[in-house]
Amino acid sequence: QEVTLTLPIGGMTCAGCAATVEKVLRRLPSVDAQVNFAAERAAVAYDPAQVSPQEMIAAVETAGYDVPPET
Ligand code: 9UX
Repeated sequence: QEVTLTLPIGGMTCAGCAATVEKVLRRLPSVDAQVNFAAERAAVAYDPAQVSPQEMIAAVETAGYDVPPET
C-alpha cells in the first residue's frame, strides 16, 4: 500500500534543482514525488515494502542535495 511523507530538501538553488530531485526520487521503486522549490520540501508517496525513507535520503544526497533535520 502507499504511504506519504514530506521530506525537507536542502541545497536547491533554482527550480531546475527541484526537477532533478524529483527525478532521482522517482527512480526508486514505487516512489512518486513532487518537490516544492520555494517550500524546500518533497512530498513523497511510496510503498514501504519496496523502499525505505533512508534509501530516499541516500538518493537525494548522492544527487548533491541534502535532507536536513526538522527543526
Ligand atoms: Mo538551476 Mo540547480 O540552473 O543544480 S538546476 S541551480
